[in-house]
Amino acid sequence: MINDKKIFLTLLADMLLVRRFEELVARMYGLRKIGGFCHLYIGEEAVAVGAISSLDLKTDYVIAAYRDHGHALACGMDPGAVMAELYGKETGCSKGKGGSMHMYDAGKHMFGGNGIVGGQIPVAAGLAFKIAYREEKGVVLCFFGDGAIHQGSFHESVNLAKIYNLPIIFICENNQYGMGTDFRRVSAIDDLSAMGKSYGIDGKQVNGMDVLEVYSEVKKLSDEIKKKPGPGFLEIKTYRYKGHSMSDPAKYRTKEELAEYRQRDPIELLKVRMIDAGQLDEAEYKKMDDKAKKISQDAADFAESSAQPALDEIYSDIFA
Ligand SMILES: Cc1ncc(C[n+]2csc(CCOP(=O)(O)OP(=O)(O)O)c2C)c(N)n1
Ligand SMILES: [Mg+2]
Repeated sequence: MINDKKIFLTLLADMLLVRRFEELVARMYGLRKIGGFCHLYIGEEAVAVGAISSLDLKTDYVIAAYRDHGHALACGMDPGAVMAELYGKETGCSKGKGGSMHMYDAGKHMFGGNGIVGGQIPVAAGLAFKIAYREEKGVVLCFFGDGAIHQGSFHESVNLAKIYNLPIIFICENNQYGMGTDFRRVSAIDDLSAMGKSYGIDGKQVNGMDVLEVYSEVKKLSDEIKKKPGPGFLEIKTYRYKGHSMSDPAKYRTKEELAEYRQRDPIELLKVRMIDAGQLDEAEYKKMDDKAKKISQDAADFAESSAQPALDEIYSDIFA
């Protein structure tokens, strides 16, 4: 496991930003500043932040599903452009036409934001094929959910990744639910890390509430893949505190279950660990928290003051 205060502080600041940003998103959704589908990542921050912080985004790539605000921010996307996208404004990263599910920034190597369950997995294999074909150094992190793992697109992509030895890490973010369905009800096996086995890919389970474990495991695997290209597989166990989307009251789970996960909150865990090690005090933590709140509020102010996309832009950047 890593033991580097500088990295710890970055991980804590990045998780705090995702948390405070999304709390503000939830409030702005309530005020109808944001509309349409919106899936919050609150509780799952350690997965995107831990995994993506361990990469070198000059050469590596990220691709995610629709629960993508955390991945976008962890890739260093401008919070203003992310919030403006949520508001449907022309200054948004997808010019206000994509919304919550389509955070995208090719310059930051963040390839979405994809609304079709499992749709991003073959695209990720294509990105990894590009890296291999051009003999580049990078690795692709492909995030998808416990619901997506049973899609044909997953199975076809892992098979291709193995036969071409593509530099890709398949990351199943197992937050225990696909919409309102417990993953155990729709999966023939409970240990999803075994899902790559029949394609010759060993997998590992990682505690997704512990950002240091996520960081270390992804870093180890990506370093290995950069030396010897080939696919890797991680099942990162996590939990979403909120409903599937803004319209879901999450009645399919118990209060006790939610409370149990909140006890293992990823931000609290790292904070306490750092305080115990004398690497942080409450005042410093509050300063970091205030900064995350300010960045989020500035992003909302930017979105608010931005213009709606012009009507004559309606057909531009649309694939037809
Ligand atoms: C191909 C397809 N089928 C169904 C849906 C509807 N749908 C949206 S989210 C979702 C659940 C996916 O769950 P999971 O992959 O575990 O991701 P999570 O929402 O938990 O992050 C479903 C079935 C969709 N968007 N695309
Ligand atoms: Mg899920």
